[in-house]
Amino acid sequence: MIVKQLDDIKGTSHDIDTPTWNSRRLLLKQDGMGFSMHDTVIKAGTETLIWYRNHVEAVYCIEGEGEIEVIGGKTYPISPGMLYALDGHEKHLLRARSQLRMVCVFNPPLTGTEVHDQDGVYPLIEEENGVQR
Ligand code: 9YT
Repeated sequence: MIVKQLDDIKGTSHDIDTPTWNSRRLLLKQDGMGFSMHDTVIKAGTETLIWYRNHVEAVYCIEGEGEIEVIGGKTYPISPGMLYALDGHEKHLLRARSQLRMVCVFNPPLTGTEVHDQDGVYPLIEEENGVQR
């Protein structure tokens, strides 16, 4: 069984801070669960372009107010208790009116250090015999 505390992740290489979000990665590929799980803070007043071309992500809001705009589609308000699941790899804009706190689950799981590229994409990191390629 795996037991972790958010406080043990903070400030480590699995605590990724960017200008618009801070992702504390609780469970990762190397934990062998088949998904990764992150406690993510979206900073107040920010907008982030995101496109998980290589992953599906489910996001459950536990704090804050904001919205998600699917590019070429609808805009949905975000508040505590709202879940969205990007089962179609939807490209989207995530806006935080106040600071949002989100529980994020990724499949395939992240390895820990991924950040978005200029298109809002995370790379797909695969390993062969323990070596990343
Ligand atoms: C909700 C969302 O996609 N935020 C960006 C960060 C990402 N969820 C992560 O790496 O935790």
